[in-house]
Amino acid sequence: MILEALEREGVEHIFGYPGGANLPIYQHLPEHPRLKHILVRHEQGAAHMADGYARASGRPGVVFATSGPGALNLVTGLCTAYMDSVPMIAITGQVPSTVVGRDAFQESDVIGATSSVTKHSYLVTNIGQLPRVIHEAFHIATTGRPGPVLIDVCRDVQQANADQVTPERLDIPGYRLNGHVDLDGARQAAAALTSAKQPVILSGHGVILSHAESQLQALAEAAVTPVGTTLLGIGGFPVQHPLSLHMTGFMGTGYCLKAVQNADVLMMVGMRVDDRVTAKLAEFAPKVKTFIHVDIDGSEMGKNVRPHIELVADAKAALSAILPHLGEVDPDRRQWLTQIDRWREEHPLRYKHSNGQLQPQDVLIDMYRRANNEAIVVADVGQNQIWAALWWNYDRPGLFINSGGAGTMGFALPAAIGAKFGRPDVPVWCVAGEGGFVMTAQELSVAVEHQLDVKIVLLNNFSLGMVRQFQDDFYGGVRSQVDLTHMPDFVKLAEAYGMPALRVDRFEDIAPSFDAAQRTKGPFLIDFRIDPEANVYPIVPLGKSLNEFWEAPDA
Ligand SMILES: Cc1ncc(C[n+]2csc(CCOP(=O)(O)OP(=O)(O)O)c2C)c(N)n1
Repeated sequence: MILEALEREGVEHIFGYPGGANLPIYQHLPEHPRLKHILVRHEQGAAHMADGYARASGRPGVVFATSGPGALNLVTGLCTAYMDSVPMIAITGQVPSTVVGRDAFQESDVIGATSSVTKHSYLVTNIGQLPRVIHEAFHIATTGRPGPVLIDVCRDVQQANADQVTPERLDIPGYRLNGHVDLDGARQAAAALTSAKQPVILSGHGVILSHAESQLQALAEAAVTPVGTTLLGIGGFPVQHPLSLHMTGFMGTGYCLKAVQNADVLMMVGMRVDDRVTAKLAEFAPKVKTFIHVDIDGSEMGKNVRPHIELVADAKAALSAILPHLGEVDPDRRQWLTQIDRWREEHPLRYKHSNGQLQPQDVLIDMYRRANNEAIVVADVGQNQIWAALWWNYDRPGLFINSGGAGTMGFALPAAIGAKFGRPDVPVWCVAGEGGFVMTAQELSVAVEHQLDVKIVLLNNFSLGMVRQFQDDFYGGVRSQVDLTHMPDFVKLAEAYGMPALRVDRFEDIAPSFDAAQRTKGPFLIDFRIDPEANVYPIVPLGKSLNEFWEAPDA
């Protein structure tokens, strides 16, 4: 029933790992050749693969794991997907219903352990529940604000016999989708944007999830309003558009932060407005008279910033509803754009490249030139993530994948593998620091086994770079437990897994190494030994307001 239900839902790939409590499912898996099962090397890898698959393909990712340690190994991956609103179905085996609560072998309270990192979860103790539960789970995971749903299935249920019943009409009390937009709110938002002197739009992951990028661009142009994106919103608005402010937040561009801090109307679309976006909340956007918040999840309204105009709706529907009500914008708007241009000139993105060391930005600029807004780039967490976010002019959504909300080190390699399964037609690049990379490096086997064309760009700075930078800048310069000089030889490590690899420590070798990677079919790793002192700029010191960002020292 489980496997047939997955087929009915259109599932093609399952990322999983067998064990005592889900063996009945695995016994029948070979009878379903349409379901391609990817055997991971650690369940965390399965969760991140399903996550990368979902983000790249737009279809929910599916994970299998056994009870106890197997299911608990999914927790970080579920949390990563939950924080970033990624649709995922995790089907875990549970001990037989007759021994639940009796400390059976490999029993753990998986529902309890995962309830705060799933959108919903089910414990299935009776086979009669199965078809309905699976059908509901896909509905809940993929609608409204998407997220992971866990189905914990007792082993005796997996072994029971029952007639397959086609799921009845969905009837989920308490789960109602909001398909409409409050027209009054839309009119008020349009009026506020029209009459504003210094408006700004911030756009988040919700814009990408609802495919609202053309509506956003149309609205920004009609309202003559500049747009910044969150880290997860990158690609929702073209970076080279004259109204683009690039990325906002505590590592955003200086000109975006200046615009936010001087705005009189701020419209925030499809985003949570979390602390990474606001920095010091009490001093966030202090001149704003009208906050407008558009989000599909009503519980986001006022969670961090209380909006004057709330639109609880899908971003595309809300932006489409606002657009026709925009009037002639205030003539002073030109002055606002001129001021922003001045900030653009005063606070450009820049980096130091005169010390003879390999700079991460030089590596990424070459990689991105090759990716050319066609390839998917999956970044890990740390300095590598922010460099990868800032140093490319993304012109469309869906090409930059990273763990924004949870900031999960070890995400990139398995997520890149999942992304490649989801979009086999598109080149996939994986950017990671060496610290995060070794957290899930065992999944190199999966890339090699399936000869996946994933190119791994290791930005190796011999330390937990982002933490080292924080310690240098905000914790009295005490470098404590960040040294990673004792690490494997990454070229040998890749080769041990059967993957070709190169090491690069000079600028001149960047292009030839990428040429070699691109000439090679299948996976390839390049260990770029970068400047260990390279830092991320701009950055807002911890506890400070967005105004107080630090910039790169002179080049
Ligand atoms: C699982 C996990 N543990 C700890 C952290 C805290 N953390 C954030 S960035 C970072 C350093 C990352 O180092 P590395 O992977 O080498 O990347 P770099 O910053 O050097 O690019 C750490 C430890 C985290 N985000 N995730």
